[in-house]
Amino acid sequence: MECRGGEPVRGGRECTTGAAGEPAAGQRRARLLADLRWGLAQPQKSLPSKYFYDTRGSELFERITGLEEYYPTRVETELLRNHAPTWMAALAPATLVELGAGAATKTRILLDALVAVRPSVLYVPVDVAGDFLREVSHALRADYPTLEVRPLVRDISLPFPPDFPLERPALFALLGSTIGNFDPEAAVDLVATVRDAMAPSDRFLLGADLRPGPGKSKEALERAYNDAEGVTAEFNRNILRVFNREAGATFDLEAFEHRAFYDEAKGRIEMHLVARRPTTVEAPGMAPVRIAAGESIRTEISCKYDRRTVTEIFQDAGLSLEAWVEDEAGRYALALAGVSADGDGGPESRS
Ligand code: AVJ
Repeated sequence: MECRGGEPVRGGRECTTGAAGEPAAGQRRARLLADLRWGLAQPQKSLPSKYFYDTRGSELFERITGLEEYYPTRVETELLRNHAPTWMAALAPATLVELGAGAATKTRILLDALVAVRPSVLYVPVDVAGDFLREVSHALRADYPTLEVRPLVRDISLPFPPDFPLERPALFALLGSTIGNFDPEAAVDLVATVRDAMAPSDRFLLGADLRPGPGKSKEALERAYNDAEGVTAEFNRNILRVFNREAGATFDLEAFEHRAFYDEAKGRIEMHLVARRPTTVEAPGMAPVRIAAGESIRTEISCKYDRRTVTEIFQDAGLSLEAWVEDEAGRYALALAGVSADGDGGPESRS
């Protein structure tokens, strides 16, 4: 069972793929419908957050990363600028695999540091947003002529390796606090999947948004998900557009409002779409689903971590923490890990 957004998501894995490794269109539609039916049948209705990222959703997310309130991107960029050159010089990776590649601003910091020590490298961006990924790959090829770019259009939680060899050492990067979309248990599965593809000389680089603390209030954290301009609200509602367009659903976007809050007990931000009034959604092959006024659909979890929880996740996934850096305010951290020497938590010890 695939775990995403903290909830098991119904359905098996995609097997038939198109030219760029994408599931065939009909298959994606079937998957969307299955996820919709399953999510709307749960006591707490939910939709998998990976469906935010069509072209429009990816663009909205890019706008979020530029917002004053949304500090994670800025802080991560700063940390990468400060530490990537040292790490790249020490590791000199021949391959950079980036999971959840996005618009690749942070990628450029990594690539700049990388090509400075090793001009000819393989870059493998992995992301579900196919069109976006192709655009980004095209731009990177133009800007880094010595770089070989092989984009992989797929869910980052699917197993590695890709169907081509990776030159070692490889650096696997999961940045942008993408790990937040996975609850700790699912995060272990994700990291372990990557670990299974890692050679002893490889490293894993993780960017994680941190829990509130002395230099970071719960309010500042919540503001990052409730921006004044309403870009996050638009991003949130975009998931309904995706289901309407790609699965033939009939969500009334006007009937839902954005809500995001920090759940202290769970250590995570939750994003919901709350029905302003009773509304009904229909979709092919699904009995109409009535949503009461005030009822919500959870669209995303964004788990917040700390050094202890990250160390545990690495351990359980068969990795060991080698470096940890965070900003002065303790808002965001980068963690670097290698494969555990004793193999503890490796593929054999997981059930
Ligand atoms: C892409 C999962 C890191 O959780 O902060 C931003 C997505 N959602 N604003 C996050 C997001 C709302 C983002 N991640």
